[in-house]
Amino acid sequence: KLKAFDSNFLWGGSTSSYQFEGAWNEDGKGPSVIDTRPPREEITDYKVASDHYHHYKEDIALLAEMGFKAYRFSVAWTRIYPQGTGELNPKGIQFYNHLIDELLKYGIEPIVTMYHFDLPAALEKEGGWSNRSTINAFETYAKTLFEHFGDRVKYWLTINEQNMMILHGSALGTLDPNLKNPKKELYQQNHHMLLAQARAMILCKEMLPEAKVAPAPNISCVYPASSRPEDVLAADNFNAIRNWLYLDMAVFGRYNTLVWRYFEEKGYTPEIQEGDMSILSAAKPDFIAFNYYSSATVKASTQNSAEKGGMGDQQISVGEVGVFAGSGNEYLERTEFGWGIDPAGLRVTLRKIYDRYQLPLIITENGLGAFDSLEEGDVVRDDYRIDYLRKHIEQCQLAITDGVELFGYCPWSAIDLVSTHQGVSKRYGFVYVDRDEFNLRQLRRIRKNSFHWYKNMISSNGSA
Ligand code: BGP
Repeated sequence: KLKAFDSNFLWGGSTSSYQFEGAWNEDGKGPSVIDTRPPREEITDYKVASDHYHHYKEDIALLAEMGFKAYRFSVAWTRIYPQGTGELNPKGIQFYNHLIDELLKYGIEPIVTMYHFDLPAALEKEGGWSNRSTINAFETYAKTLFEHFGDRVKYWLTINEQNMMILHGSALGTLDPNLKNPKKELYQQNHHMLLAQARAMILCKEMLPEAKVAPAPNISCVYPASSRPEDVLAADNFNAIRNWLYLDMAVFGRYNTLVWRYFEEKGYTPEIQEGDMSILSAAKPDFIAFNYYSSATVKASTQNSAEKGGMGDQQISVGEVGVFAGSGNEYLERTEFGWGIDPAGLRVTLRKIYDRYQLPLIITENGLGAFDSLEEGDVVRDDYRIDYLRKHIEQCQLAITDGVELFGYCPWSAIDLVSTHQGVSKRYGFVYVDRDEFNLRQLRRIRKNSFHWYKNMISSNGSA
């Protein structure tokens, strides 16, 4: 017999500031690395995005109409501190005050990500995460967020998908193109981000004893391509490098053993200063937030560099000679963008994370990117999205029945926004944003079929 979703289950949806807000240089906002890098081919820039900055009331009313219990969004660091540190921008504080108040007006719980890929450009100029002073800048920024919004925000997420920034930074546009020895430097940056996260978590506990704070990596389950022992070992390696490194540090305050060995073998060992490990082990999250889109399948690496490039992870080629190689998975259907669809993999992931860390879980992203078409009469028949989400919600319920403490589901994205890998044509929302060039000023919001479906799903608490 299936266990029901808790009556307080946080049904919601997710967005991130730079992909959604637009108003990239308005009201004192400083540039982030997303604004200063030349847009990658075929991807529009994020200057206007969905112009949520000017549409937030209308947008939140739409979320309320769907019955959202929670809304996960990110604060643009450069709206608060245009230069990353130093002078505070009161207009930035004001915008998020309004946004939070608007959510609370409808009884929607804000879930706030502090940093979602948009590092202040001014900090990158000084070395970004390679420079330890960015840790201080992040701590000051976190303190400011707690001070100004902590009276109303209970759920805090530190860094979105730190693991994807480290592993796939060039696809995301977060990778600093000036790194000389990228892998080695990235793991040094990673160490600093882990410290920044730890300091923010410690501060959160001190300043807001009632609040709850969590990391927000992208976790997917890793399958071996076969039962060949070498493939299983490769899957273990990738699992550690992709997933456990980040959560083991956040929860246990230590480097994962397999990852440490990998660092040593490859020469990626980060420099750890005195006192770092005690900060890392002092910080404790209250729950774990994670994003899940698909599973990853890997096989043993045969020391042949040509094999690198097998699709293994969200349509991104993965592999490292001698460690693991990406592999396809013939059992999975694929989205129009080639991402494997694996609802059961979400149940596997939920069970694994819960079993390993014994903390309450929330899914902060999950969803289907597709080319939606706007038909006459303002209709968007996104039944494929409904199908994807329904299957994943079913697996959540199975995981809850297995004993997993899952307290919320916030799919990506609440409303259409600009995709990180594929620009505006790849849509995820329950609400269509009309970016027809004649409508660019208007950016009309149109309810998709999935909007009505999700509304029912929420009002029936997951049994629609
Ligand atoms: C995650 C990010 C999001 C989002 C999503 C979908 O990695 O946290 O910012 O964009 O993936 O990816 P994409 O837009 O590339 O399809």
